[in-house]
Amino acid sequence: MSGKRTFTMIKPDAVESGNIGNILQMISNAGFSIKAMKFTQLSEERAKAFYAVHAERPFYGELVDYMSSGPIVAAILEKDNAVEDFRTLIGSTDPAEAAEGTIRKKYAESKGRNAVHGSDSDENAQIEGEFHFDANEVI
Ligand code: IDP
Ligand code: MG
Repeated sequence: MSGKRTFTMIKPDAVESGNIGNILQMISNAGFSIKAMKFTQLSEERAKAFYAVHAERPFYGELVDYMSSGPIVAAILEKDNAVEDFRTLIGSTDPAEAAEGTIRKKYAESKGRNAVHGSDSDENAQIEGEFHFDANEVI
């Protein structure tokens, strides 16, 4: 049974390009409601920890530098089938391969600077939400 919550970040490139509002509008239009949200910035250490699963990948250093380079918006979202439906809304990792009308197709700059994060499983949605929010910050 799939869960009702997922975790997202609007990444530094999309914040810098002024697209927080546009992306939140797309998220809302797709039927997600916001259960927690904050404007924040990851330290290098926090970015390393968040993406520890990718530590052996060749792009890890670049990813950590980018994700700690500027402010982000972190949020917990709710909808039926949240994880899968949100991955559909954001599109493929590489915007060149992302479907028309997806957030990454519209707003991502590149495979690395790709505008948004979306959890890939219910288990990771829980872990990632807890990484960014204390229980009393979640509705
Ligand atoms: P996802 O965000 O679509 O789940 P993952 O494979 O989990 O993609 O990769 C995590 C993040 O690492 C991506 O969103 C992107 O920012 C970055 N990334 C992935 N592949 C590359 C790459 O080949 N070059 C640079 N950055 C990458
Ligand atoms: Mg991923």
